[in-house]
Amino acid sequence: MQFSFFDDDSEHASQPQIIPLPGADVVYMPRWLVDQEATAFYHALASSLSWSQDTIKLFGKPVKIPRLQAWYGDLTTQYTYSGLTMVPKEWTTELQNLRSRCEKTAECRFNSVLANWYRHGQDSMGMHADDEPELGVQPVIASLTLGEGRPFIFRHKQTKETTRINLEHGSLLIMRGDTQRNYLHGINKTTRSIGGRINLTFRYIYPATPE
Ligand SMILES: O=C(O)CCC(=O)C(=O)O
Ligand SMILES: [Mn+2]
Repeated sequence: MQFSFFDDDSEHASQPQIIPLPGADVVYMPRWLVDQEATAFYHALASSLSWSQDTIKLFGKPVKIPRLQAWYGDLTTQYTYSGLTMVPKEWTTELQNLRSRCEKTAECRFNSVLANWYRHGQDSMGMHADDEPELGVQPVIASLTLGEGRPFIFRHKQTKETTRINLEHGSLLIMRGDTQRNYLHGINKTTRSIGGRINLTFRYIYPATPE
């Protein structure tokens, strides 16, 4: 699989690292955005996106998720996540900009993005796979980190083998192929006193097929 290593409008190159996970296809690109630009996007997205702390049902009980979220995309896309159907908001200028740059790097189209804001170390995301039918059989997910780096945990569904990758400020992680089929991933809480992290996961949602 080919990746474009150079951003059209900048001189810097991000050195892609292939993460050696059996049965997965994961590429990590540190400094995909230079620090200054990543910081500018962090502040712009923190103040411009329509953040909310959603409630999901866990064993039938409503529970507030431990992070803020916002969902943007083409208006034809809808996404059901832990029993919560999310209707996308219209793309903002910053999200459009990042979407087209992610499309160039990953060499595929994205029609939606889930934004997650981990405000501090107690915000987290439980282990899960992005394997909902509307994402297709081998989804490509481009995941951008802005702000505080956090360890990203991969756990093989059968062997339970666990791999940690520290996702740094300005980095892009691309998951594709059988990654979602074979692995769970998530972000643990930490008691360390740390700053906020905004994560954008660009996806392609296939339109719902009539029953
Ligand atoms: O914050 C992250 O890096 C993970 C986000 C994620 O897995 C998701 O949005 O599905
Ligand atoms: Mn995920």
